[in-house]
Amino acid sequence: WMNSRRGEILKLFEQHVYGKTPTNLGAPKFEVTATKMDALGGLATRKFIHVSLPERPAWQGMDVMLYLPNGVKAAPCFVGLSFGGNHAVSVEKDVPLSTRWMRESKDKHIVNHKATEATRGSESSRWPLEKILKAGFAVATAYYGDIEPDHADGWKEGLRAAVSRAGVNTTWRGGEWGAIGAWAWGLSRIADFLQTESQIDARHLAVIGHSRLGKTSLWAGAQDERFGVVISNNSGEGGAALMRRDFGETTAIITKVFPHWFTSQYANYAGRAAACPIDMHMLIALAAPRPVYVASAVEDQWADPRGEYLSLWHAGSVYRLFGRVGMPSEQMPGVDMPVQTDVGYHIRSGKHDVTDYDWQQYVKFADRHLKAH
Ligand code: GTR
Repeated sequence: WMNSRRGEILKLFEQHVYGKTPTNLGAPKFEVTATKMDALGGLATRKFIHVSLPERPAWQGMDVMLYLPNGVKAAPCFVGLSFGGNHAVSVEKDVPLSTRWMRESKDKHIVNHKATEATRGSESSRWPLEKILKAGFAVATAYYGDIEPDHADGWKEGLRAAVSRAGVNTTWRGGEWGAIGAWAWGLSRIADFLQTESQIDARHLAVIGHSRLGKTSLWAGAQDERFGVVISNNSGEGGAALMRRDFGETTAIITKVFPHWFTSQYANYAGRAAACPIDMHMLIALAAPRPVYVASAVEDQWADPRGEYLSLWHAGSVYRLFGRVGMPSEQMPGVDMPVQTDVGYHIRSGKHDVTDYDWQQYVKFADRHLKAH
């Protein structure tokens, strides 16, 4: 598996779904721009790190926010991107407001695609920082829009254009990476920085993401073996959900509405998923034997909970090659009844979101798989 098949499948995902991640972008540069030892009332040390590519100066770079639990010598770390920026993840007033392009929101707190003060903490319910830090974990996060703004033309302003030879027309050429590929690349650069941070146990990183960023964490975890635990929260189509089940969002719908997320080839499977040589259980299997956690929500039928579960179930045959245990049954566990073996799954009551309940399971899973050894 490790010597031949895994590499073949990785290539198939590059070719058919996400595109190939360039490896010639040069070494990233990391500058710690601020450190606060008594963040969150003394619970944590908070750092900001600006990540840039000196050989590719057209990319404006990414600002990582890192919370380290005070009193923990070498902390395992959750790594994930946000939808709203660092100032939306944290409620702390001195976190700089992102000045980058933001998606408009119903609450009208994004004006002309720019964040306003009213968006501070708007994503904090999805990032229960204090609970995670109190459990002894660090958190490293960055805004996905720093890597590439999430709209059809975002590639023109983001990393993909900045690193392309022509600077234009990079997106739709066969084999080239989509936005998910670019975001996943960003997660790996955060992992690069964490290798240099003495308060982090860099052998113990968990990559996490919700929804489109859950697709991203699966792809990052598939490519980058430094992520010792891989977590997909409600990732749905193009993530954990099997393509061959036409339920909820389909390949046809996602490639029409979000063509920029994928490599161009993926759209050729609209309405003909069976023609694609791979399906999403193989994406999960790329992480094996590293533990993967897939989570669904009852009211998130758009993401096809059963399709998400079946991917994890079918990946079990690869875990078995390593003497590991996948899901115990093809039947899904009951609502709010998490199952944790060498992989994890739950279907939570409620809607498409990341909640404290989800994090409770992830912390337990990471405790077991990252802290024990
Ligand atoms: C939906 C999309 C899903 C999921 C979600 C999200 O509109 O259809 O695939 O990614 O967005 O990211 O919130």
